[in-house]
Amino acid sequence: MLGNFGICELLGIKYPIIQGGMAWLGTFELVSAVSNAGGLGIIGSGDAPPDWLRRQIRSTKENTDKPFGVNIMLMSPFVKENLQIIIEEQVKIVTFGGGNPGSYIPALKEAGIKSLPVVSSVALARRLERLGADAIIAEGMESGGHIGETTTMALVPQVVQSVKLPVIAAGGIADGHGLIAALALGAQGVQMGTRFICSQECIAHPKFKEQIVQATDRSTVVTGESTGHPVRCLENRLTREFRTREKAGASVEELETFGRGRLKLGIIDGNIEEGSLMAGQIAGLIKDIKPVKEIIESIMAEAEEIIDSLYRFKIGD
Ligand code: TUI
Repeated sequence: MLGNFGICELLGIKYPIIQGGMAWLGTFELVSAVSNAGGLGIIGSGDAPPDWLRRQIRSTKENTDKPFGVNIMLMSPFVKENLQIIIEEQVKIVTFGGGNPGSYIPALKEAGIKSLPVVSSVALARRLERLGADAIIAEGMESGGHIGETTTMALVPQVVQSVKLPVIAAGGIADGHGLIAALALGAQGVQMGTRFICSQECIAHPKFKEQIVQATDRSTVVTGESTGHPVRCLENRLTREFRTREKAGASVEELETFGRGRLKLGIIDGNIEEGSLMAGQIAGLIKDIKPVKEIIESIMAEAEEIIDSLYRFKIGD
């Protein structure tokens, strides 16, 4: 049996698998399924208002007695109000994405809440360690959604070398091979988003799930590099049009207006050509839609087999 993951003790979970805090998709259905299966479910608050977040937290509590967290997306207009809800509802774990959460960490610490920032650089990981973060999620540019510039393979060991905190690897991970690779790079666990979209419990539109199942290694593209907010999505009519406008020198305002509302349109409403289908490069590895419990248990079983098989590389045993 695999065991002794430090991160599991820190977070009160059985397996070192965290669900990415995906806007629109990190709802109580997925979150409670991940937590009930021994991982850490994360409510994706995105730019949702406080009353939505409070309802999601309460519904999650009704569906699991295991630990879960909330992701705060730092570009949201409701960051402060949503952090207040988290404190009031006594959520124990917060992950942060899309910015520098340094100024919010002390108040959460005061309230006994653990802060896990998602970073795409060593510099930000170091700064957030000094400001009191409890673990670092190092996210490579293989990820879906808003990304940095460094790959998981290069970022994770450099973050591990630079901080004393436990590190969780994210970006490009969807199976037992990815988990073992992350551990070999010095991480103590993984965060996965795209794999969990293709679960039965995730409320994503069936057409979006099917697009991931049909994806290959080259199905995603990055748009928004000219706006300073690079975003990885499955390629479709929207990404092609966005790129054409970027190449033609469209202003940041024009591109932001053009992109508004597209995420829900794609992933919830199922408009797979006009909507934004945020997904990671590992989409091409995902071939089925199955229950969260099966996803997590098959990853752990595969990881265990891989560890055993790696012994064949040792000489003299
Ligand atoms: O946050 C994410 N992924 C996201 S957020 C998101 S919502 C969105 N919707 C439409 C357009 C754009 C975004 C979709 N996907 N991942 C965590 C993450 N954070 N990755 C990278 C970062 C990051 C980037 C820049 C963290 C900090 C940062 O700069 C901090 C600084 O130094 O100011």
